Amino acid sequence: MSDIKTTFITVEQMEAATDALLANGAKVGADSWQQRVKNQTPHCKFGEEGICCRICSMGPCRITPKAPRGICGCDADGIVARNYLRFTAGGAATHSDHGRSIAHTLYLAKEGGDYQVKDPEKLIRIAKEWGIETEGRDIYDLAHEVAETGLLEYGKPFGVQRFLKRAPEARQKIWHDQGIEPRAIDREVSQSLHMTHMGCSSLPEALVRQSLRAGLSDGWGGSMMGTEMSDILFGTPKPIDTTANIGVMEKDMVNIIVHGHDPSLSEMVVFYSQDPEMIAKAKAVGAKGINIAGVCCTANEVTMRHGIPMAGNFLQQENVVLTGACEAIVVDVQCIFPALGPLSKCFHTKFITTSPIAQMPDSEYIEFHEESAGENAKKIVSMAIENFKNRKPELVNIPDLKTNATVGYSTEAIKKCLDGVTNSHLDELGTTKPLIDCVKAGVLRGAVAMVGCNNPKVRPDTAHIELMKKLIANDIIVIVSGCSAQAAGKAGLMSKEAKELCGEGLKRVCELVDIPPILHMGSCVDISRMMILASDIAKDWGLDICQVPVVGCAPEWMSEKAVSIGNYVVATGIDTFLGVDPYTKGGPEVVNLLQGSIKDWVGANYTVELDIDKLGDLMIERIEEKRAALGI
Ligand code: MSK
Repeated sequence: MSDIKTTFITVEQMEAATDALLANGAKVGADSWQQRVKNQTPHCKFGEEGICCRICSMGPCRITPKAPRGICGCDADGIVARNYLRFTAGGAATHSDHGRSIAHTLYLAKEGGDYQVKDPEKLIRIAKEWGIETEGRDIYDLAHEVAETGLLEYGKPFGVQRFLKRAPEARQKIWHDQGIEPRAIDREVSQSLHMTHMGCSSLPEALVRQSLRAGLSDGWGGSMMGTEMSDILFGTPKPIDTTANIGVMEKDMVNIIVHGHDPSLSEMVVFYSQDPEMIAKAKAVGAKGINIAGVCCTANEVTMRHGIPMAGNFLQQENVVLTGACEAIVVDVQCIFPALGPLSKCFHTKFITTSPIAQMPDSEYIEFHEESAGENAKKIVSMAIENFKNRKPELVNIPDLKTNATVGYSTEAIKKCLDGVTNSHLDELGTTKPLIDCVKAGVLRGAVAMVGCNNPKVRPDTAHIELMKKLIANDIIVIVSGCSAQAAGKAGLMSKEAKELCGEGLKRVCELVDIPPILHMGSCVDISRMMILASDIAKDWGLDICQVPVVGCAPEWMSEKAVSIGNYVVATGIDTFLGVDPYTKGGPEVVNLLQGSIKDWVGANYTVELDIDKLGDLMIERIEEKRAALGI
């Protein structure tokens, strides 16, 4: 690996690197998202405001002052709210199906198999939590029962999600009293589609309420399942050092990029890329070895468990191919640009799709099955090695940008770090009490959970990076996941040196606990970790979550999953700040609900502010309001 270029990397440096890569692409006629944004601008005003309805075939109907109702008579608010619920359902289905697939993998785990139980303590803890007998059980027998019980959460005919009991009692009561406790995960998604079918709900309040419920079925159901079962299978993350940014690609090695979300595939690809037989094969074709790096949430999954470098986030997925040094980009599900097919054809890169859920033109499809995972992964790694000889040296251009990062702060790891300092060991799982003491004393003002994607509507990564800098300078600790985490990593903000950018209080905490001020909590399903952390803080403090000085923020979000996340974060009692509008502007009543009166239901709501600096001020203001309400 080349030396670390600098401690911190600016957005301008990253943009200059991207320009150089686009110039590389221009030599071979490559298309780019930057160009496609130009082709697609200006966007459709009806779509942007959420007032286009194509749920039945009488339309499409678009709301204007002259035509204030669709053909069925639905008004703007009804249309906006239905679209909003459908957006949420798409996200909840996607995250939760990921969780389901991990549960299936756990069901197939066996002694000596491709998938094994790496965190038996967590398995036993969840089994006990769910009332499953653990005494004297074979660990795989137990794993299968836990997996099956988890899978039944998707379609059980009665009752609510099991994980809800992890929340403070006051929060559980709010969910119950508001009628938003999520039942079976599939039922919430299905009911959302039913409610939005032509001739069903058009009452904004009912549709927004179901949006919260469907979101909760994701955050406290499917996503939490994905996180917990991934930890059981692949290990609960612990702090580990890694590197980030496009300079993690290696000129003299076979570069394999893993991209997507499901660690069942990437874990296997990582494993076989470290296999001596494969490394020998790579050397035989003239490479120095095999370099694996990640993009999007797969990067988060493999970095937090193995320290695999993070090449980039959502809007950098094309950049890895544009380096001309990518032998294979291997994808599973979600956030994958179909553009990677034609782009890869301009270079020597193999674009390998693996999931029946994400099939794309111009890709090589190697269907991945848990039962034959090792074999599939070996085939993929071998294909990448074989492809090294097809590289065109004149097209190889790897920008010299690379930072250090410390990643892998699961809830368990955060508590352990804190306990290590105070030596309190009050609880075998650790406690959040030292953190609470810092907040009460004002050493830390509060916390922000920063999550979500990139979106070309925002100068890529700028909102994430500028907000993080502003928050840590104001003694607000930041926990991050998804592409927000990679923005931090690429800029150097997840390095321990970033304490130099903090206010005095946070700097002292970072020094004492030996942590970076921006804590990496994982991928987008791992926002469930943040929900557990917030719950544990509230319980240790004797409060409900909505009273704790913590807010959520998705300044560059773009996907349906992000809307589902926003709904479960707000419904959990955490005010959420967005830097991109969720297509609701055309429905004033919906805006009033989401940005106003849902606070009366769940103690939190949304703020949408496109001016990023103002968004930061508003978050700090909200944290200070919460402190004042607590008298601290
Ligand atoms: S990958 S959902 S762009 S965070 Fe999870 Fe990144 Fe957003 Fe996809």
